Amino acid sequence: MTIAIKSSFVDGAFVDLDSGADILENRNPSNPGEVVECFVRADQHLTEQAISAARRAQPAWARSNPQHRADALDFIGTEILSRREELAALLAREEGKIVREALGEVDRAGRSFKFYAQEALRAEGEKYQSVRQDVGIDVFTQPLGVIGIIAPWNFPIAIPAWKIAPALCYGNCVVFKPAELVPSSAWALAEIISRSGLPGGVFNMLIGPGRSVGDTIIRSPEIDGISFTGSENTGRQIAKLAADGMKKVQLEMGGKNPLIVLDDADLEQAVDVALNGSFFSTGQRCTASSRVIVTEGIHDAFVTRLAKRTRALKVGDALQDTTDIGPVVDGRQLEQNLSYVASGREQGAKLVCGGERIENEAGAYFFKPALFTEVTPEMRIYREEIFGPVLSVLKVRDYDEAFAAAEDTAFGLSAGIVTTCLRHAEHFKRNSSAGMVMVNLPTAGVDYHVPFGGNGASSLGAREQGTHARQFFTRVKTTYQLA
Ligand code: UN1
Repeated sequence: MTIAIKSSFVDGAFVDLDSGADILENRNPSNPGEVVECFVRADQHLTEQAISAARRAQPAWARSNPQHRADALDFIGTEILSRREELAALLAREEGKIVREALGEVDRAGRSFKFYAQEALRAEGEKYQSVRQDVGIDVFTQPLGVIGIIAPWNFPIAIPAWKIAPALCYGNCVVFKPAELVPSSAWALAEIISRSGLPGGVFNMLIGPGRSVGDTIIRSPEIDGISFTGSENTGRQIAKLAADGMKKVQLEMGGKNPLIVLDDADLEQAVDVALNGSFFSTGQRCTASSRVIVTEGIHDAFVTRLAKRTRALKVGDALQDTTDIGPVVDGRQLEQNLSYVASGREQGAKLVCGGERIENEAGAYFFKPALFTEVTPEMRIYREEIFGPVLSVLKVRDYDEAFAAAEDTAFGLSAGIVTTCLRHAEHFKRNSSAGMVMVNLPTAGVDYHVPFGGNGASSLGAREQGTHARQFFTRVKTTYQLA
């Protein structure tokens, strides 16, 4: 079977394939021998062309009719939703997310576009009376300009969607770089966008490595803002370079999200919430709960029940209906999970179940979800983001101790509590330092129409999603006029 080679989208067209170019093979983590699709890698030169095209298109797009933007965004959302099965299967093949979850992700992507289709028509502004006689003041927003969007591999279509849709909605041009592990969903999205009626140059997509494509975007003086989701290290580098270049940034980085389980919790609910938040999507969510902080009265019953349910999870091919947990995304991430499991054992935690690779002929990156107890707060498995299905349980005396433990982290993305006590739930919602707090719900799994983001080392810049996204994607203009 010959495999089609696909390419980047620049200045309104997919780039011609020249022979001898650097080829990226997109492989299926459930079956690494299977090449999903091949792509020609973009380089620095092509990235510069895409940025220039976006720059040229920007002034007219900033002034474009909001109905034009609304129609384009609605077209994109409608097509994503109408092709949900096909796009979810593609996503599952390239990333390893199970089809059920992939369908949810595709729906979220489609609905984000539809949300911003409506939002494009909600031009807003404020009027003030001046402190000077006969002077009127208008305050309104204008597009930020050309936005560099750098997306991670763990949500191959939803994260690009929730960055690209508001960028276009508010009149910005886009230079989008998907993660090299998941180019197929990005390409499918770009192909839909290419038929949505946007002028050439408004949207560009570059499939290629961070060190050339990403670096060129980050350093370019023609880029006005960068919206990035990925690792804390890369986020810090972007923040430094953006400061030099006076660029606006929106960074979504790591998490080490706590889930508190109190004695008064409904046991089955607590186990459901922990299982979902920690292990679903193979634990590869920055919102995953990787620390469960459990008060001593419920601790043993909770651990026993959670271990039983964890052992029963079926790890396997992402495309099979019976699978609960798909593969780890690649060999490097699998090694990282295994090394954290080794570290947990060396530092004295008790591995109750899982934590090992499931050997198989295809070489799939199947990894059994790991549950650690007898964890102490200094352990690396408790402090560092693992980005895999590895859960640490910390035993504490009461709510006050649980709250202090939850707060003991440099991160602050999401946090959860399972309790039937209104007072503790309310206290936690108000006082947690996390950007998102969940009561009797998993720390992961968010809506598409409300702010998303965290504090501390997790996030920098204005929130993503919903109407709050406007704060990043626009700049404020204040005008004064003498009557
Ligand atoms: C979710 O939990 O539904 O990279 C979304 C991530 C986040 C998205 C999580 N930015 O995992």
